[in-house]
Amino acid sequence: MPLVHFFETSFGRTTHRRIILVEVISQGVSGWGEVTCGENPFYNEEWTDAAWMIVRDYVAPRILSSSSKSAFESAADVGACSEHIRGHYMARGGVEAAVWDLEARLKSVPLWELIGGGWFKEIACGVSIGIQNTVPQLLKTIEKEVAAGYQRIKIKIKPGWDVDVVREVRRIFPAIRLMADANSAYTLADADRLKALDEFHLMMIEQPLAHDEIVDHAALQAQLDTPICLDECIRTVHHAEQAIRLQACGILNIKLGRVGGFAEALRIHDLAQAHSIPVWCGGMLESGVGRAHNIALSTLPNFVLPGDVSASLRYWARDIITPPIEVSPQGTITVSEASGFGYEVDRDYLHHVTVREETVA
Ligand code: OSB
Ligand code: MG
Repeated sequence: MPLVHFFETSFGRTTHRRIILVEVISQGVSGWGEVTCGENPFYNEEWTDAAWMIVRDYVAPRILSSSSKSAFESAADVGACSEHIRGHYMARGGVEAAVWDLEARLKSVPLWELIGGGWFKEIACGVSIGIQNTVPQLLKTIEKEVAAGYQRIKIKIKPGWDVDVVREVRRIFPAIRLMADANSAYTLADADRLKALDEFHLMMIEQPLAHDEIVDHAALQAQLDTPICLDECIRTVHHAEQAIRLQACGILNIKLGRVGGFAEALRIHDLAQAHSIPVWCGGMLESGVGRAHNIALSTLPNFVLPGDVSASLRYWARDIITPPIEVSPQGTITVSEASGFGYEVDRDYLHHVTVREETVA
Protein backbone atom coordinates (compact mmCIF):
# COMPACT_ATOMS: atom_id res chain seq x y z
CA MET A 1 0.00 0.00 0.00
CA PRO A 2 1.45 3.38 -0.95
CA LEU A 3 1.86 5.85 1.91
CA VAL A 4 0.20 9.23 1.41
CA HIS A 5 3.55 10.81 2.26
CA PHE A 6 6.98 9.17 2.51
CA PHE A 7 8.22 8.48 6.04
CA GLU A 8 11.91 8.96 6.73
CA THR A 9 13.85 7.95 9.84
CA SER A 10 17.55 7.78 10.63
CA PHE A 11 17.55 4.30 9.05
CA GLY A 12 15.86 5.16 5.75
CA ARG A 13 12.84 6.33 3.77
CA THR A 14 9.62 4.31 3.32
CA THR A 15 7.23 5.11 0.46
CA HIS A 16 5.23 1.86 0.20
CA ARG A 17 4.31 -0.65 2.85
CA ARG A 18 4.30 -4.42 2.38
CA ILE A 19 2.17 -5.53 5.28
CA ILE A 20 1.42 -9.06 6.49
CA LEU A 21 -2.04 -9.54 7.95
CA VAL A 22 -2.96 -12.67 9.85
CA GLU A 23 -6.51 -14.02 9.82
CA VAL A 24 -7.30 -16.74 12.35
CA ILE A 25 -10.60 -18.57 11.99
CA SER A 26 -12.52 -20.58 14.56
CA GLN A 27 -16.22 -21.55 14.62
CA GLY A 28 -16.79 -19.45 11.51
CA VAL A 29 -15.48 -16.28 13.18
CA SER A 30 -12.36 -14.43 12.03
CA GLY A 31 -9.80 -12.60 14.14
CA TRP A 32 -7.20 -10.34 12.57
CA GLY A 33 -3.68 -9.35 13.45
CA GLU A 34 -0.89 -7.41 11.79
CA VAL A 35 2.80 -8.24 11.64
CA THR A 36 4.32 -4.81 12.23
CA CYS A 37 7.82 -5.34 10.83
CA GLY A 38 9.28 -3.09 8.15
CA GLU A 39 10.12 -3.97 4.56
CA ASN A 40 13.81 -4.17 5.46
CA PRO A 41 15.68 -5.31 8.60
CA PHE A 42 16.68 -1.75 9.56
CA TYR A 43 14.42 -0.81 12.50
CA ASN A 44 15.13 -4.19 14.04
CA GLU A 45 16.17 -7.54 12.58
CA GLU A 46 12.72 -8.43 11.26
CA TRP A 47 11.36 -7.75 7.77
CA THR A 48 8.36 -8.75 5.70
CA ASP A 49 9.78 -11.73 3.82
CA ALA A 50 11.41 -13.32 6.84
CA ALA A 51 8.28 -12.75 8.94
CA TRP A 52 6.16 -14.50 6.31
CA MET A 53 8.28 -17.64 6.67
CA ILE A 54 8.37 -17.45 10.45
CA VAL A 55 4.57 -17.25 10.61
CA ARG A 56 4.01 -19.95 8.01
CA ASP A 57 6.69 -22.44 9.02
CA TYR A 58 7.02 -21.96 12.77
CA VAL A 59 4.28 -20.00 14.52
CA ALA A 60 1.09 -21.09 12.75
CA PRO A 61 1.82 -24.86 12.66
CA ARG A 62 2.69 -24.83 16.34
CA ILE A 63 -0.49 -23.01 17.33
CA LEU A 64 -2.64 -25.28 15.18
CA SER A 65 -1.16 -28.43 16.67
CA SER A 66 -1.50 -27.05 20.20
CA SER A 67 -5.09 -25.96 19.72
CA SER A 68 -6.11 -29.35 18.34
CA LYS A 69 -4.99 -30.78 21.67
CA SER A 70 -6.77 -27.96 23.53
CA ALA A 71 -3.40 -26.90 24.87
CA PHE A 72 -4.62 -23.35 25.31
CA GLU A 73 -7.99 -21.95 26.21
CA SER A 74 -7.34 -18.29 25.79
CA ALA A 75 -5.29 -15.91 23.70
CA ALA A 76 -3.19 -15.26 26.81
CA ASP A 77 -1.66 -18.72 26.35
CA VAL A 78 -0.82 -18.36 22.65
CA GLY A 79 2.52 -16.60 23.13
CA ALA A 80 3.92 -19.63 24.97
CA CYS A 81 3.40 -21.75 21.81
CA SER A 82 6.11 -19.84 20.01
CA GLU A 83 8.38 -18.97 22.94
CA HIS A 84 11.01 -21.41 21.67
CA ILE A 85 11.62 -19.13 18.67
CA ARG A 86 14.51 -16.76 19.22
CA GLY A 87 13.60 -13.18 18.32
CA HIS A 88 10.98 -12.55 15.59
CA TYR A 89 8.66 -10.90 18.11
CA MET A 90 6.70 -9.06 15.42
CA ALA A 91 5.97 -12.22 13.46
CA ARG A 92 4.87 -13.97 16.65
CA GLY A 93 2.97 -10.93 17.87
CA GLY A 94 0.93 -10.59 14.67
CA VAL A 95 -0.48 -14.06 15.20
CA GLU A 96 -0.92 -13.60 18.94
CA ALA A 97 -2.88 -10.37 18.43
CA ALA A 98 -5.12 -12.05 15.84
CA VAL A 99 -6.08 -14.69 18.40
CA TRP A 100 -6.91 -11.97 20.96
CA ASP A 101 -9.20 -10.34 18.41
CA LEU A 102 -10.75 -13.73 17.65
CA GLU A 103 -11.36 -14.48 21.33
CA ALA A 104 -12.98 -11.08 21.83
CA ARG A 105 -15.23 -11.58 18.79
CA LEU A 106 -16.20 -15.09 19.91
CA LYS A 107 -17.15 -13.68 23.32
CA SER A 108 -18.81 -10.61 21.73
CA VAL A 109 -16.79 -8.21 23.87
CA PRO A 110 -14.52 -5.34 22.84
CA LEU A 111 -10.86 -6.27 22.71
CA TRP A 112 -10.04 -3.52 25.22
CA GLU A 113 -12.34 -5.21 27.72
CA LEU A 114 -10.75 -8.62 27.18
CA ILE A 115 -7.25 -7.26 27.89
CA GLY A 116 -8.45 -5.49 31.05
CA GLY A 117 -8.32 -1.99 29.57
CA GLY A 118 -11.10 0.53 29.22
CA TRP A 119 -9.64 3.19 31.54
CA PHE A 120 -9.85 5.69 28.68
CA LYS A 121 -12.88 6.09 26.41
CA GLU A 122 -10.89 8.58 24.38
CA ILE A 123 -7.21 8.01 23.79
CA ALA A 124 -4.74 10.88 23.44
CA CYS A 125 -3.02 11.10 20.07
CA GLY A 126 0.32 12.44 18.95
CA VAL A 127 1.98 12.32 15.55
CA SER A 128 5.36 11.12 14.43
CA ILE A 129 6.79 13.32 11.69
CA GLY A 130 9.61 11.92 9.61
CA ILE A 131 12.74 13.69 8.44
CA GLN A 132 11.75 16.16 5.71
CA ASN A 133 13.68 17.48 2.74
CA THR A 134 13.88 20.96 4.28
CA VAL A 135 13.27 22.65 7.64
CA PRO A 136 10.49 24.89 6.22
CA GLN A 137 8.74 21.73 5.02
CA LEU A 138 8.99 20.29 8.54
CA LEU A 139 7.61 23.50 10.08
CA LYS A 140 4.70 23.46 7.66
CA THR A 141 3.88 19.86 8.55
CA ILE A 142 4.04 20.57 12.29
CA GLU A 143 1.73 23.55 11.84
CA LYS A 144 -0.80 21.36 10.02
CA GLU A 145 -0.73 18.63 12.69
CA VAL A 146 -0.98 21.11 15.57
CA ALA A 147 -3.96 22.74 13.81
CA ALA A 148 -5.54 19.29 13.43
CA GLY A 149 -5.48 18.99 17.23
CA TYR A 150 -2.69 16.47 17.83
CA GLN A 151 -1.56 16.69 21.44
CA ARG A 152 2.11 16.00 20.94
CA ILE A 153 4.57 16.33 18.07
CA LYS A 154 7.41 13.87 17.62
CA ILE A 155 10.10 14.60 15.08
CA LYS A 156 12.76 12.23 13.86
CA ILE A 157 16.37 13.22 14.35
CA LYS A 158 19.77 11.94 13.17
CA PRO A 159 23.28 13.41 13.09
CA GLY A 160 23.04 16.44 10.80
CA TRP A 161 19.27 16.83 11.42
CA ASP A 162 19.10 17.46 15.15
CA VAL A 163 20.08 20.42 17.35
CA ASP A 164 19.63 23.15 14.70
CA VAL A 165 16.35 21.65 13.54
CA VAL A 166 14.96 21.34 17.08
CA ARG A 167 16.05 24.92 17.83
CA GLU A 168 14.14 26.19 14.81
CA VAL A 169 11.04 24.14 15.70
CA ARG A 170 11.13 25.50 19.25
CA ARG A 171 11.57 29.08 18.00
CA ILE A 172 8.36 28.81 15.95
CA PHE A 173 6.45 26.55 18.37
CA PRO A 174 7.65 27.52 21.87
CA ALA A 175 4.83 25.83 23.78
CA ILE A 176 3.93 22.58 21.99
CA ARG A 177 4.57 19.21 23.58
CA LEU A 178 7.60 18.15 21.54
CA MET A 179 9.88 15.12 21.48
CA ALA A 180 12.58 13.65 19.25
CA ASP A 181 13.19 10.06 18.10
CA ALA A 182 16.69 9.09 16.91
CA ASN A 183 16.07 5.42 16.10
CA SER A 184 19.51 4.43 17.43
CA ALA A 185 21.48 6.93 15.32
CA TYR A 186 23.94 8.00 18.06
CA THR A 187 26.58 6.56 20.37
CA LEU A 188 27.75 7.61 23.82
CA ALA A 189 30.45 9.64 22.08
CA ASP A 190 27.62 11.98 20.96
CA ALA A 191 26.53 12.69 24.55
CA ASP A 192 27.39 16.41 24.27
CA ARG A 193 25.24 16.78 21.18
CA LEU A 194 22.30 15.09 22.89
CA LYS A 195 22.91 17.15 26.04
CA ALA A 196 22.56 20.25 23.85
CA LEU A 197 18.91 19.28 23.35
CA ASP A 198 18.17 19.77 27.07
CA GLU A 199 17.57 23.51 26.60
CA PHE A 200 14.58 22.85 24.29
CA HIS A 201 12.52 21.15 27.00
CA LEU A 202 11.61 18.09 25.04
CA MET A 203 9.18 15.68 26.70
CA MET A 204 11.70 12.94 25.96
CA ILE A 205 14.39 11.73 23.58
CA GLU A 206 13.45 8.36 22.13
CA GLN A 207 16.01 5.60 21.57
CA PRO A 208 19.11 7.72 20.95
CA LEU A 209 21.60 4.84 21.21
CA ALA A 210 21.98 1.36 19.74
CA HIS A 211 18.91 -0.82 19.29
CA ASP A 212 20.23 -3.44 21.74
CA GLU A 213 22.11 -1.25 24.20
CA ILE A 214 20.58 -0.64 27.64
CA VAL A 215 23.76 -0.02 29.65
CA ASP A 216 24.93 2.95 27.53
CA HIS A 217 21.44 4.47 27.74
CA ALA A 218 21.83 4.39 31.53
CA ALA A 219 25.15 6.23 31.24
CA LEU A 220 23.59 8.80 28.91
CA GLN A 221 20.48 9.28 31.06
CA ALA A 222 22.73 10.19 33.99
CA GLN A 223 24.06 13.11 31.92
CA LEU A 224 20.73 14.39 30.52
CA ASP A 225 17.91 16.37 32.10
CA THR A 226 15.58 15.25 29.32
CA PRO A 227 14.04 11.82 30.01
CA ILE A 228 15.10 9.02 27.69
CA CYS A 229 12.31 6.88 26.27
CA LEU A 230 13.30 3.42 25.10
CA ASP A 231 11.72 1.88 22.01
CA GLU A 232 13.91 -0.63 20.08
CA CYS A 233 15.68 -1.89 23.24
CA ILE A 234 12.57 -3.26 24.90
CA ARG A 235 11.42 -6.57 23.44
CA THR A 236 10.52 -8.37 26.66
CA VAL A 237 9.47 -7.57 30.20
CA HIS A 238 12.96 -8.67 31.22
CA HIS A 239 14.48 -5.87 29.11
CA ALA A 240 12.05 -3.42 30.71
CA GLU A 241 13.05 -4.66 34.15
CA GLN A 242 16.75 -4.21 33.31
CA ALA A 243 16.20 -0.72 31.88
CA ILE A 244 14.24 0.41 34.93
CA ARG A 245 16.73 -1.12 37.36
CA LEU A 246 19.65 0.61 35.60
CA GLN A 247 17.70 3.89 35.31
CA ALA A 248 18.28 3.83 31.57
CA CYS A 249 15.00 5.62 30.85
CA GLY A 250 12.21 7.65 32.41
CA ILE A 251 9.54 6.61 29.92
CA LEU A 252 8.76 3.50 27.86
CA ASN A 253 7.29 3.21 24.38
CA ILE A 254 5.28 -0.03 24.14
CA LYS A 255 4.77 -1.44 20.66
CA LEU A 256 2.57 -4.50 20.46
CA GLY A 257 4.57 -6.18 17.70
CA ARG A 258 8.02 -5.34 19.02
CA VAL A 259 7.24 -7.17 22.28
CA GLY A 260 5.52 -10.17 20.68
CA GLY A 261 1.89 -9.36 21.41
CA PHE A 262 -0.61 -8.43 24.09
CA ALA A 263 0.49 -10.79 26.87
CA GLU A 264 4.02 -9.33 27.00
CA ALA A 265 2.73 -5.78 26.43
CA LEU A 266 0.51 -6.19 29.49
CA ARG A 267 3.42 -7.45 31.58
CA ILE A 268 5.58 -4.48 30.55
CA HIS A 269 2.70 -2.09 31.19
CA ASP A 270 2.18 -3.46 34.70
CA LEU A 271 5.87 -3.45 35.55
CA ALA A 272 6.28 0.15 34.37
CA GLN A 273 3.21 1.22 36.31
CA ALA A 274 4.56 -0.40 39.49
CA HIS A 275 7.74 1.68 39.06
CA SER A 276 5.93 4.94 38.16
CA ILE A 277 7.36 4.85 34.63
CA PRO A 278 4.73 6.28 32.24
CA VAL A 279 4.20 4.51 28.92
CA TRP A 280 2.73 5.36 25.53
CA CYS A 281 1.84 3.34 22.47
CA GLY A 282 4.26 3.47 19.56
CA GLY A 283 3.38 2.91 15.92
CA MET A 284 4.92 1.12 12.95
CA LEU A 285 3.01 2.76 10.07
CA GLU A 286 0.31 0.15 10.57
CA SER A 287 -2.75 -0.47 8.49
CA GLY A 288 -6.08 -0.06 10.25
CA VAL A 289 -5.79 -3.58 11.69
CA GLY A 290 -2.63 -2.86 13.68
CA ARG A 291 -3.88 0.63 14.47
CA ALA A 292 -7.11 -0.75 15.97
CA HIS A 293 -5.08 -3.11 18.18
CA ASN A 294 -3.00 -0.12 19.30
CA ILE A 295 -6.14 1.75 20.31
CA ALA A 296 -7.28 -1.16 22.50
CA LEU A 297 -3.84 -1.35 24.12
CA SER A 298 -3.84 2.41 24.77
CA THR A 299 -6.89 2.12 27.06
CA LEU A 300 -4.76 0.54 29.82
CA PRO A 301 -4.28 2.87 32.80
CA ASN A 302 -0.55 3.59 32.52
CA PHE A 303 -0.83 4.82 28.91
CA VAL A 304 -0.82 8.37 30.25
CA LEU A 305 1.16 10.02 27.44
CA PRO A 306 -0.13 10.62 23.89
CA GLY A 307 0.88 7.78 21.54
CA ASP A 308 1.88 7.58 17.88
CA VAL A 309 -1.65 6.43 17.09
CA SER A 310 -3.10 8.82 14.54
CA ALA A 311 -5.77 8.97 11.84
CA SER A 312 -5.93 6.49 8.93
CA LEU A 313 -5.87 9.36 6.44
CA ARG A 314 -2.40 10.46 7.56
CA TYR A 315 -1.09 7.22 6.07
CA TRP A 316 -3.57 5.86 3.56
CA ALA A 317 -5.78 7.30 0.84
CA ARG A 318 -8.04 4.39 1.79
CA ASP A 319 -7.60 2.15 4.84
CA ILE A 320 -8.43 -1.56 4.88
CA ILE A 321 -10.84 -1.25 7.82
CA THR A 322 -14.20 0.44 8.08
CA PRO A 323 -14.85 2.96 9.33
CA PRO A 324 -11.39 4.51 8.98
CA ILE A 325 -9.82 5.74 12.23
CA GLU A 326 -10.55 9.41 12.82
CA VAL A 327 -9.08 11.87 15.28
CA SER A 328 -11.15 14.59 16.94
CA PRO A 329 -10.20 18.30 16.87
CA GLN A 330 -9.05 17.72 20.48
CA GLY A 331 -6.54 15.14 19.28
CA THR A 332 -8.32 12.05 20.58
CA ILE A 333 -9.69 8.81 19.16
CA THR A 334 -13.01 7.59 20.55
CA VAL A 335 -12.65 3.96 21.59
CA SER A 336 -15.09 1.68 19.76
CA GLU A 337 -17.68 -0.27 21.76
CA ALA A 338 -17.97 -2.92 19.04
CA SER A 339 -16.64 -6.42 19.67
CA GLY A 340 -13.11 -7.47 18.83
CA PHE A 341 -10.85 -4.61 17.82
CA GLY A 342 -13.92 -2.56 17.05
CA TYR A 343 -13.74 -2.16 13.25
CA GLU A 344 -14.47 -4.40 10.29
CA VAL A 345 -11.95 -5.47 7.71
CA ASP A 346 -12.92 -4.13 4.27
CA ARG A 347 -12.53 -7.43 2.46
CA ASP A 348 -13.11 -5.98 -1.01
CA TYR A 349 -10.39 -3.41 -0.65
CA LEU A 350 -8.13 -5.87 1.15
CA HIS A 351 -8.50 -8.26 -1.77
CA HIS A 352 -7.63 -5.41 -4.12
CA VAL A 353 -4.30 -4.72 -2.35
CA THR A 354 -3.39 -8.35 -1.61
CA VAL A 355 -0.36 -9.62 -3.53
CA ARG A 356 0.13 -12.96 -1.82
CA GLU A 357 -1.96 -15.27 0.30
CA GLU A 358 -1.25 -18.56 2.03
CA THR A 359 -3.33 -20.83 4.25
CA VAL A 360 -1.97 -22.98 7.06
CA ALA A 361 -4.53 -25.50 8.23
O1 OSB B 1 10.63 4.46 15.93
O2 OSB B 1 8.64 4.89 16.43
C1 OSB B 1 9.47 4.54 15.59
C2 OSB B 1 7.80 4.14 12.18
C3 OSB B 1 8.48 3.07 11.68
C4 OSB B 1 9.49 2.52 12.42
C5 OSB B 1 9.81 3.03 13.68
C6 OSB B 1 9.10 4.11 14.19
C7 OSB B 1 8.12 4.69 13.42
C8 OSB B 1 7.37 5.87 13.81
C9 OSB B 1 6.04 6.08 13.17
O3 OSB B 1 7.81 6.72 14.55
C10 OSB B 1 4.89 5.84 14.05
C11 OSB B 1 3.61 5.82 13.28
O4 OSB B 1 3.13 6.90 12.92
O5 OSB B 1 3.08 4.72 13.02
MG1 MG C 1 10.81 5.01 17.95
